[in-house]
Amino acid sequence: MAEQKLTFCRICENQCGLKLTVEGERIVHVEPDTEHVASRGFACNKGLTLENVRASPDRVTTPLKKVDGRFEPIGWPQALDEIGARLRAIRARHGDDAVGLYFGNPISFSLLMPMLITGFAQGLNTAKVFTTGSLDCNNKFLVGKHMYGSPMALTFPDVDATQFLLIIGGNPAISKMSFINLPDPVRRLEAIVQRGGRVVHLNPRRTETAKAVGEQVFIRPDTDVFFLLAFLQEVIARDGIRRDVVEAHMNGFDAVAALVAPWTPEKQAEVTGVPAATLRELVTACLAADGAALYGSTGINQGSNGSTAFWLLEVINAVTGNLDRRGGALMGRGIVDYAKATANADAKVFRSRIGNTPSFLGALPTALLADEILVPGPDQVRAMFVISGNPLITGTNSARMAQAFGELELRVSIDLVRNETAELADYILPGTHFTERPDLPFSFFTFSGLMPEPWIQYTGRMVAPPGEARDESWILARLARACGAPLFGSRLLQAVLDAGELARRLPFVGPRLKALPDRVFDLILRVAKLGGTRGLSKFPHGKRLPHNGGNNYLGQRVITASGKVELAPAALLALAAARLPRSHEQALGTRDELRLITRRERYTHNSWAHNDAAFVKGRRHTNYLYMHPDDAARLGIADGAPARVESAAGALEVPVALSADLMPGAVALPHGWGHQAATGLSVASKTRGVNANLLAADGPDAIEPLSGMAQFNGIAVRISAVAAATATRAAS
Ligand SMILES: Nc1nc2c(c(=O)[nH]1)N[C@H]1C(S)=C(S)[C@@H](COP(=O)(O)OP(=O)(O)OC[C@H]3O[C@@H](n4cnc5c(=O)[nH]c(N)nc54)[C@H](O)[C@@H]3O)O[C@H]1N2
Ligand SMILES: Nc1nc2c(c(=O)[nH]1)N[C@H]1C(S)=C(S)[C@@H](COP(=O)(O)OP(=O)(O)OC[C@H]3O[C@@H](n4cnc5c(=O)[nH]c(N)nc54)[C@H](O)[C@@H]3O)O[C@H]1N2
Ligand code: SF4
Ligand SMILES: [Mo]
Repeated sequence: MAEQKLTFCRICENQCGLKLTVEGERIVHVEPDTEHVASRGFACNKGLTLENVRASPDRVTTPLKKVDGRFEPIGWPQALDEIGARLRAIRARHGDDAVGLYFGNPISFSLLMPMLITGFAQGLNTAKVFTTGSLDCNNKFLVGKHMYGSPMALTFPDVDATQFLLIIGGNPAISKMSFINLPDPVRRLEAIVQRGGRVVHLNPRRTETAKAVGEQVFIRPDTDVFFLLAFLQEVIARDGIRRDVVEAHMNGFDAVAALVAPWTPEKQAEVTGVPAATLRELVTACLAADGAALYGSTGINQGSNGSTAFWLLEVINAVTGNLDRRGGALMGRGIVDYAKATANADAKVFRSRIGNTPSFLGALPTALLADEILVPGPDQVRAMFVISGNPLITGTNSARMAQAFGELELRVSIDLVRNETAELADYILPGTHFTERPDLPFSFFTFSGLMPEPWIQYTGRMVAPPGEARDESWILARLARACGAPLFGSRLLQAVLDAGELARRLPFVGPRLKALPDRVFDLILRVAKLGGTRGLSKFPHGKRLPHNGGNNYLGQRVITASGKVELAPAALLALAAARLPRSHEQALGTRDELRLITRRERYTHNSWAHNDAAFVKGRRHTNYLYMHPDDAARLGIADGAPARVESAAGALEVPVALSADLMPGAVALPHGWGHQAATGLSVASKTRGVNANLLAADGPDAIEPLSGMAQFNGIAVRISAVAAATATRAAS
């Protein structure tokens, strides 16, 4: 019999409320939950088609072992025993640091998982942890740490009250935003304009969002830092500083003012392409608005100066009096003070043997992963666990990454499917789709409540996982035992978990025992006085919590040692001094060269939406290199014709799609494609797209120091037409 069940999506930060129709263990219909307290009936194409991924015939439903180049199903006891034995042997022979772990993006939207994976790494006692943080947003955590005293002290624009919003390097209509929980972002941006405010997009590409709402300002790729230096300089020159707020609550104003002093609007215009008059007009609008905010996203994070750019952006919000005020930038506030709890998360810094690069937030840059595996020497990585990720496609320098994974002694992937990283694995362990796990919305906790309209909801498991697929919390606890690496390095905790596992096998009693995640959620909700999971179940559409209206941070919740916001942290000043002169010189010297940027699309989600036949049909069977018609004409490339793209890291061929939405000089290539070798992905392997990250450089010189961020935006490329004969060969 069909049953209606309420849950929330966990593909992106919106965590939209969904109403599922469940028959047996199948989800036969998905629709938006119109009564959800936050998303109110909004959901996107990816959430609504989740069953295509969950019930894909390509789901791995038993542990798989590679025997003579082919995957064979095996039982869990055998998988755990064999992985455990091989891992113990590698650790005994080569030491703890010979074992690495890569932890991907999708599972981090499930509250407990990042903590458990960290606990698993702690048990292994390895420094070789890699995450998508260094591909996505570590620059934001770095700035949080130095300016606000905790990597998880993060601000978000008060979109629903602002009168001026400058979106730098984001595309809410498609990505649905990052570092803010904002279901139906386009409608919320339209409301700004309707109440007489302004939305401005600073972007090398006129995005779908810019076409729907607001004004476009083009900027040359990877030059935002110069725009922001000049923006702050102009704010100071106009005396747009709220001196009272700065004096009462902030340190370091003079130092940051000295840094930006030489950067006039004219000077930035030379490299950014943003006319000085445009910048001045934006400063005027920002200062005049009754609540203004600058918001930056991956467009700047994945540039070569993401930390400096994001720092300046936060300083502008702070010194103009827009931090902690209605309509400005609000400091996240969760149900627990996660920023405070994680203030020392980065206290223990270790260094990679590659370039002596420091760790950040307990992980090394993913752009060093291939080197860590390939470069011989003590502590060389010889075994890898990959959990819910696909570094062969999403990480830097994919050709080298593939070579590196090929050399490992042991590879274990925990995934839903045999993606290209799993294709190389020795063992694949079948994990769960998010609808097969209970959960709480993560952004209320781990990102300290980046929610303009805070809410919380408990969701149970909607359907049982297929076959032998198991909840990742179970897999990690069992793996930890098998590898002799107790979770969180705690023998006591591991013993309790092991005893729980034995108890669950008991007749009658066992099936009644709550699984680990539910026990933890219940505890959290009791401590938070929300009545445990049972109490919260009374709010099936989510429970609304008090609004974060500002005036609750400065002078009240600042957790830096000084109790003030640090506008000019020594580490960030030094980073700027070390990098800006050269970056500026390079930007000046290469103004006429082509720069590659990334582009997200409605029907792709990093590397894992391409296996849905409806998503890759027709013209969407490949990615395209988007290019301004003038650039294409100059290079003699016609619309639809293949082009060869070369960077310092590699080369590829891809069809060109002409688009006047790009500014001349900028070309865009969506990432996540290039699935031809993944025979486990029956649909994606037949698509034509190419892997953009063949062009992204890796190694210690390719990353931003301190944050370890890789560069996907502003990559210098040479582009040429592909001769007809080669083109036919490539297409056949
Ligand atoms: N060129 C370029 N490269 C980029 C980016 C870019 O903009 N440009 N963006 C970067 C960013 S921001 C990110 S976050 C990364 C993402 O990089 P990754 O996290 O490495 O890649 P994904 O494609 O998100 O990983 C998807 C895998 O997780 C599996 N999966 C999904 N849900 C679950 C689950 O619940 N459990 C388990 N066990 N597995 C699951 C899927 O089946 C799939 O195989 O890519 C980065 N790479
Ligand atoms: N459909 C879809 N949605 C997604 C994802 C997906 O792959 N597909 N991925 C999810 C993930 S993991 C993340 S992290 C979020 C990211 O969410 P967003 O950060 O909003 O990501 P994008 O949509 O790629 O927007 C980045 C924008 O930066 C612009 N840009 C590129 N280079 C520069 C530059 O040098 N300067 C400036 N100012 N702009 C630049 C690009 O043109 C692009 O419009 O999206 C999430 N949502
Ligand atoms: S916007 Fe994000 S959370 Fe909402 S349905 Fe789409 S993918 Fe899921
Ligand atoms: Mo991301």
